[in-house]
Amino acid sequence: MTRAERLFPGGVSSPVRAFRAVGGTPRVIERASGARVWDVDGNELIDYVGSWGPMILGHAHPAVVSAIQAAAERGTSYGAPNAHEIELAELITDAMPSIERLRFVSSGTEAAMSAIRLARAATGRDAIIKMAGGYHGHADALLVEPGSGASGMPASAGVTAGAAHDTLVAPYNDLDATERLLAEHEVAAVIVEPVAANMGVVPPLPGYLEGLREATRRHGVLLIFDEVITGFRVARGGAQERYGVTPDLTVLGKIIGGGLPVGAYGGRGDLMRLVAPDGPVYQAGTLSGNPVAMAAGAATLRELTAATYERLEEAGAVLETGLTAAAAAAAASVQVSRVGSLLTAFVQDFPPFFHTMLASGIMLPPSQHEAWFISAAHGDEDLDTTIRMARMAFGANGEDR
Ligand code: KE4
Repeated sequence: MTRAERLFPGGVSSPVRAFRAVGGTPRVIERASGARVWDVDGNELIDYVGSWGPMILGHAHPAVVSAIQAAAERGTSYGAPNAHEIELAELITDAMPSIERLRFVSSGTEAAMSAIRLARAATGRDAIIKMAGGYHGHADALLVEPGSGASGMPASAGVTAGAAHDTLVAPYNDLDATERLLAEHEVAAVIVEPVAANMGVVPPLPGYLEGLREATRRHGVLLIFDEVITGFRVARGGAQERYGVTPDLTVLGKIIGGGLPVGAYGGRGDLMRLVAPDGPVYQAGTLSGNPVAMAAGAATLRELTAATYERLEEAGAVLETGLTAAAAAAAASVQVSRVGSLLTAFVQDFPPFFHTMLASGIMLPPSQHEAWFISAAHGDEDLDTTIRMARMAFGANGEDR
């Protein structure tokens, strides 16, 4: 890590990887396969970071690797329309009918930023509402009371008052607070993680998403679901399928790229017609629709069958039940929150728990504000080992109090 620290801020390419929330030195990962990663010292770890969501099939899935190889042999980037982007877009629109048309970009940040620009153009209004602790990437207007690695910040340094001026914030799961902001302001859009997963996993209260849909419609405000994490994760059709609430625009990333850099935004055809070159909303990208990334995403989505989702749901339930029982056995106060294969164990003292698990061969996301990502490659034995190690770690956590 010393070479990395000389080269990069915090020695990392993204802040949350730096272990600042848990202390210690991040492991440098050398390779990954299935549910496991290996660090440069040869330690094998059962992985629940999963590249923060994309690796829903597990690492280096053969179908994904061969799709990347085949695509790369035909050239790594054309800067032109290509068959792979069409195929991936058809897989996405087939799974999420609310997305009539879409545009690919290279990250969730770009996708969320572009969706906000489109909503402002479509409504002629400036204000947006986001939820405190919601994370939608690092575009200025969205780095206000963000979650994930920026949790706890009112905004990031460098985000000017002007850039943050039109961003209103409401508590997640508080419909009245959003209703009040909608009544008091001319709002272009509400952007929400339908399942909050950047403050730890926090499911929507019954009726919350439906309430947001009704209130935004009543005020002529667009509803944007940020499904960068939940898209193809909590159901093939994302949270909008799982909860039966249809947004006007959807933001995607992570899984749709199969581990390569991809984001997308899309939704109602009348809105997407405003995007250049058809309309006045400019948005562009050198590597948007990159054929290798598109091929990785399409190969991933093709493997996500009904049986895969049944397995993901079952694995999530086994882990939730096991962790809850382990905490009870250790008389540790732990709250496990789960939606499908997204899970967070809220632990009284997270850093020691994290390090005890890491020393036991379990790589958890290095922050209490993040979700554990279970993949289809996590077998029963992996889950049992995780539960057994957590039982020890909870016990140790208890003794430390
Ligand atoms: P990216 O720009 O990192 O591809 O996507 C931003 C984003 C947008 N929306 C949601 C709901 C997200 O969770 C994210 C990114 N997630 C974080 C982890 N919670 C990525 C990890 C990191 O920042 O290194």
